[in-house]
Amino acid sequence: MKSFVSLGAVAIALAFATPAIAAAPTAAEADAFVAQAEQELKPLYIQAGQSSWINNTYITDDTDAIAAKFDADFTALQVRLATGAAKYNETPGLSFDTRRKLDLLRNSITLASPADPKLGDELSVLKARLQSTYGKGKGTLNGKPINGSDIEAAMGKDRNPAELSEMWTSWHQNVGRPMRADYVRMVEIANQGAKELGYADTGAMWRAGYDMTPDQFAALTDKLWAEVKPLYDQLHCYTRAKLNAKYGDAVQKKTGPIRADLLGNMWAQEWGNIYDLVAPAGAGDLGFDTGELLTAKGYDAKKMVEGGVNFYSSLGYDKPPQTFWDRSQFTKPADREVVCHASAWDIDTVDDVRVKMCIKVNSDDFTTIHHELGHNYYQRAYNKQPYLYQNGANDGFHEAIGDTIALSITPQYLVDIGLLDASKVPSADKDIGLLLRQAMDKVAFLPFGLIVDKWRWGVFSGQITPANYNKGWTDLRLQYQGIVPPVARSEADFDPGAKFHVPGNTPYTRYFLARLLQFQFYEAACRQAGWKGPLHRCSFYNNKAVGAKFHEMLAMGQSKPWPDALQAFTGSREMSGKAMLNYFAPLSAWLKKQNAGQSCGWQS
Ligand code: X8Z
Ligand code: ZN
Repeated sequence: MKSFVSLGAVAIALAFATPAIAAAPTAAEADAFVAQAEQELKPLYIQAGQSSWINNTYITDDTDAIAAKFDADFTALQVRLATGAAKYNETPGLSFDTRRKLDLLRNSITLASPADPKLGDELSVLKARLQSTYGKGKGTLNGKPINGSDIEAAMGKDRNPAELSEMWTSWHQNVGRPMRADYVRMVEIANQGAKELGYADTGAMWRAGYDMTPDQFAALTDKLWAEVKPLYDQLHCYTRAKLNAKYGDAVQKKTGPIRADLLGNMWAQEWGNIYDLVAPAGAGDLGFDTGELLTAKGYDAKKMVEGGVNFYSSLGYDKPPQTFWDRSQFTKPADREVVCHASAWDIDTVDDVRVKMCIKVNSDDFTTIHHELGHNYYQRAYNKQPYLYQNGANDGFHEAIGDTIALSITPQYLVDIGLLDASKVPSADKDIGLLLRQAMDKVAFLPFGLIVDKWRWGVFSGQITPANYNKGWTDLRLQYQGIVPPVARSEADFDPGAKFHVPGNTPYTRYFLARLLQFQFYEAACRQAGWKGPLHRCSFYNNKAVGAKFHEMLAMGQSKPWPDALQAFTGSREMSGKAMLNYFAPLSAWLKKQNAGQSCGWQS
């Protein structure tokens, strides 16, 4: 496989070896090419963003077509420039920035269109249709249609196994299944595009964006997973026992995998919604529920966003411009189809940042608001960088910023902002409960964060063929998460399509990285703040010094390899699970005690 990193040394060696290289383009030509590329990309990026925004917030056949058209134009330009960039692979004497930007031109495309414009157009139409199919998707509850954001919330609250199974099954049937043929075709075209750019396949292209080779990156994710897997296994074992106690053997056996629809989330990716079922006896009642506090204080969607903004302001960050408030979508419009899955946008590469959500007044969405705002603050922090550097140090950083802030939503912070009465702050004997509540979201997510792309990497490489799409998915869910679907599956199903990021073509390993990185950032922030208590009680709300140092890392954007950015804030150059394990250390010891005598694990 071709490596796109450190080509400089190879180029110099070749320059000495073969006189023909003298005809290779010069470093000055490379500088000019990169400058021209940045100029050309920006207006088409803006057009594609505007049309995609309209499509996402008003799904019709027409907006699908318009979004597809501008996406095709932008992607064609990206591919033309990526191809052009390869011509400078052997140019000696490139500056650091030009070398880096040439690499970024090659590896920042999600789905590359082939040179044949007909295929490029077809690819963009497929992409728009897949995403809109997801946006319009509905499941059923008691036979009645229920939309995506409502079914997500209902899966969190419902404790009736028959209803949970109905919601899970109908969603996978109505949303995933119809996408299969489009997805197969999309993979074919996108792989052709990736190969034309010199990559083995689209998955290898995705793995090329981490300042190391694709193979090194795959190995790094496996290494990180091995670090945290023992903690996941403990949580799985403990949760399974509690579900068995609640539902009985007929619904959830004492051994083996967990039934996927019982975990409080459509994809069994975060389990915090069933905290009430797993809370430690006696000490489990935390005495408050963030969603209830928000409701009691009369919060609506906008006020929740203002609450999030207030945190960032307390770190010393500029408030979002008025256009943020005017142009964002906070709630689901009643009169049209939209993509409800939360996202953050940077329309003009300067100040026109927005979030798009269908906010409900609950704890999940309060956290998600902080997550999305993290993207917007990152975008504004790096808006003085040149176009090609306007991105996260790697995509895991982009996903980790807002989550780092959200880790600071401690009970004491809720008191500070007037949501919780000071007398209600849980005492130290509730620490295990607080940690368990957090682990149900943070730790439970880890294997899911890994398998979405393990599946796609397999699909793109051809290791998982269309004849095995669903089996490949179900097998990974069993192997890594230890979960099984509530009903039998077949190859008529396309369960991966029932998860937003698959039809949305958003690479997913970023969220796995972010789960670990956010604890590294948080631990560093709390150290900088001089926090002395248990780590999970630390909030760096109002800490301008921490805010300023964090901002320095954000402002770097993608201008340096990510280890430099990580070092700037944490002092370390390695992504690692250690900070997360540190945070959960007391819980880990406690879980081991609870699980003593159980036969943990499952056969896959
Ligand atoms: O998709 C998201 C964000 C938008 S970037 C809401 N997340 C992943 C998901 O929902 O599956 C955040 C956590 C993981
Ligand atoms: Zn995000």
